[in-house]
Amino acid sequence: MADFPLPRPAADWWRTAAIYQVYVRSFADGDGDGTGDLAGVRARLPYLADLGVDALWFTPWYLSPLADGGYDVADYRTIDPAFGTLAEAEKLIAEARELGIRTLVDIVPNHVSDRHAWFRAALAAGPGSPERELFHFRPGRGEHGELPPGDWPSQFNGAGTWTRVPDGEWYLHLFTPQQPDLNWDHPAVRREHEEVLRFWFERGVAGVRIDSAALLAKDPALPDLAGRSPEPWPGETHPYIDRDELHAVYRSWRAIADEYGAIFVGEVWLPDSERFARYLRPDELHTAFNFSFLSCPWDAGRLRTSITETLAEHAPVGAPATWVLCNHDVTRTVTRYGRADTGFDFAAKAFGTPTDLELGTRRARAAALLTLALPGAVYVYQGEELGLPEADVPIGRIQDPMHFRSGGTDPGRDGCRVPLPWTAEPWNEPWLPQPADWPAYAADRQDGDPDSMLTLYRTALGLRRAAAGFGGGALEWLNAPPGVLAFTRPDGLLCVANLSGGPVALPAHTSLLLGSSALDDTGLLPQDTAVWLRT
Ligand code: TEU
Repeated sequence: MADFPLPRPAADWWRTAAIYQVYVRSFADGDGDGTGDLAGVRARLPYLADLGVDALWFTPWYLSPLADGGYDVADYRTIDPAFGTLAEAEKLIAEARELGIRTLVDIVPNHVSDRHAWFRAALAAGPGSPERELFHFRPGRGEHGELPPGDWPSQFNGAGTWTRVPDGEWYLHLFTPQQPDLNWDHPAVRREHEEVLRFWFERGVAGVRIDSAALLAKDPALPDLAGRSPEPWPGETHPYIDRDELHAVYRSWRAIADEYGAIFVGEVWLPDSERFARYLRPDELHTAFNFSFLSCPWDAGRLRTSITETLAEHAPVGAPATWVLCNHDVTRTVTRYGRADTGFDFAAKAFGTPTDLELGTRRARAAALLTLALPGAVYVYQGEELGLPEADVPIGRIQDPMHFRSGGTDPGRDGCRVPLPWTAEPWNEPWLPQPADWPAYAADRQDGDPDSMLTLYRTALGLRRAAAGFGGGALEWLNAPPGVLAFTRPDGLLCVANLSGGPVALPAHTSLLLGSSALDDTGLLPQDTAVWLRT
């Protein structure tokens, strides 16, 4: 692929990149069938270039029965026909690059779809066959094998991780039954993923997001938890989370990525920072998502601790931190910050949680400036730049398996996956309904409005890219009143975020670059406001 001029030095663009997450099904609908597609993305590339992002991360766009929104991949070498064709994906990658935007794809190594050729062959071949060795098939327990072979709970709301097939054997799936787990002790599983990586790197992809990156390796005995926690076990080896064998897999992947100058971002949810950092050693993954920051409540002390710990845990391995406020799995930021509990916790999701959207939006604006001033890479989830709230998807329209597997108590993740409002006109029969008040959030309405979220993101991303002091380099905390976060970056850049109960005075500065809200009449920084200053 031709080397088009790109706005950042090629070798280390990922250390400070702003990466935009595209959930294709809900981004833009090119053919008017109510499902987002590649044609829609291609048509909106100028919007993304204008927004000022360095790369796009596409959630899975491969052939999939969509039992889990595409995280059930039936074929990595085919684009789902609902989205387009492989030729179109290649065009999209090339067109984005011409605009200075790189492309990341999503690989889901823990499992495949139950419609994947491998799983269908395994079902057909029967017990004891080599085809079944690519998965975790086991006989059941009990007199007639009628009981599941193990006691691991699902990552998705209760329910088990074993499903029985007609010949009596059971197979393991950490997520839904439509997502059988692969056996990573099998050389063919490793080989196939290495080939899939090459397949996409050959098509000009600049990086890969690795789904559930700490879950693939399993203790071959698949031992019961027997009452022990399904969460990581500090200081001890867990049967399926964060096992040491994983690092050899990622070292082999890194060698392939290095041939193409491509990068990885791992989805690694681990509480132990030392264990987390092991994935980021120089010969493993380049980056991993920072879920401690994403889950953190709107509280100055907690945020400061999270930022400090994040930077400290990345330093020894020389990897840049990543900063994420939301993604396709979690409650949208303006909604989360408008609630009594401003942190994120899968277990706490419920219907009907009271929300003050005006407050949440004000805080989300401040959080955007705080986040974009931190050293490292940032991720923006589609619609975040429009300030979209979590949508209340009517019960009969919810599609997310997390909802069904909770027995209907968990609203699931569809509320953050509703199609984007580009204009006041809703999509034609959108796959998830757009709330009646969403025309107010439409991109074309926000365009040019100095007070809109879109203008804030455009301005902030533009400054972050062009002005001195952003990106890599040191962060130093300044003494600040309780509830206020203040830190300096290189070149006299200063970020102050006021999470206290009232207005505060700004530290000495020569100019104000950008504010999430206006200063008050006396020049004080109001509550739930952040500013970028130059000293
Ligand atoms: O999510 C993984 C994920 O969020 C869980 O492992 C999480 O730790 C757990 O649910 C907490 O209880 C990824 C994708 O982002 C998600 O959309 C997919 O549904 C999932 O993997 C399965 O592929």
